[in-house]
Amino acid sequence: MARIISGITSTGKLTLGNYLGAINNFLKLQEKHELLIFVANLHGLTLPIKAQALKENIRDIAAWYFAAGIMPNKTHIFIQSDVLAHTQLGYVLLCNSYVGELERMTQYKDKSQKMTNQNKTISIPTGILAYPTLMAADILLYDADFVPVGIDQTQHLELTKTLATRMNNTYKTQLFKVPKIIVDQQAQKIMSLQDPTKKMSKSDDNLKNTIFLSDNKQEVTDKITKAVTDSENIIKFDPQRKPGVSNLLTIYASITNKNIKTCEQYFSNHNYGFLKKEVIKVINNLLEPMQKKQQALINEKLSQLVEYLQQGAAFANKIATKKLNFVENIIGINFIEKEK
Ligand code: AQP
Repeated sequence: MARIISGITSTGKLTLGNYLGAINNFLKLQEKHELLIFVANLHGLTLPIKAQALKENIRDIAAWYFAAGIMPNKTHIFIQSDVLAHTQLGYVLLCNSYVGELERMTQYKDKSQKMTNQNKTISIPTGILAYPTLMAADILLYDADFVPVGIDQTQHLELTKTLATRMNNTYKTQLFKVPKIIVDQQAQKIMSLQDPTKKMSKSDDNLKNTIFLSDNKQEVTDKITKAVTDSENIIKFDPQRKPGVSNLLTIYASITNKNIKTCEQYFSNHNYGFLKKEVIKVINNLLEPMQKKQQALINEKLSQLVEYLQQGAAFANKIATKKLNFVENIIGINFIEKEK
């Protein structure tokens, strides 16, 4: 059975983008693969965050995974920092990367541009530069066959493949399996509601840009009703010329599991008001049952949630520790070989 690893960063509350770009894919994959899914809490430290907010984000993301339908008897869910090998291998990979290749990452460029302080000096946390090397460790520790990601993460995945190949060549040993990338072509990228040329992101300061999985019916209605479209009133999928309308069509198609062409036809004789009403309906139908389950896990079944996560971490630790020992032996970090 092919092994798959993926995670979501605890930088904020989960968005519809995280669900449609990542979690929805996990649900399909768990049926036929060995799936390891983690809450990327170490990546959650890359931008300044209050301790209480970070704690809540970690707990909430873990609960969303299960509430969305990821099954603890099929899939191994864990918290990244519960498996120490991630940071250890992350450092090894950092030492095998180049500053130039990390600086070329689009996500680094975007995030660092926003780091201008009030006095116009720039303080860019090193963590956002090093992020892709820790992400590479997250993947390479498990000899994953596939890594399912949203299209926005493909550049980081390419770097993971580069680092794996580089280290395999440097040490003339198959240290790491070079993973394949799976991008859900249908889900693509879910865009910001007010600026549909930008990705919908959980750390976006403008709350109107984002549908959170925790949004209630009224919040969903308000945000979708005010989502930016254009003045043509023609429902057509054309991300270049009509990014707002195309984004609404993508959301509708992803949730209903239909292809974009079918949705275009369905909406062809309707106006934007109708499109928005339909989008609101499918989002609320998706979120309501999930929210009930997520709240029940947090408020009534927290000890069960913790137990699932401990089981997931125990499973992940076995694989990760073995891999780390193997890598450390080959690169010469221990003068007495560690157990294989
Ligand atoms: N808007 C999106 N559309 C499609 N997929 C998305 N993902 C995130 N946003 C969208 C996918 O969700 C997974 C987990 O992402 P992450 O939280 O680890 O990192 P991210 O891509 O940086 O997500 P955010 O929400 O944009 O977080 P912040 O604001 O912290 O940067 C990935 O598979 C990602 O592709």
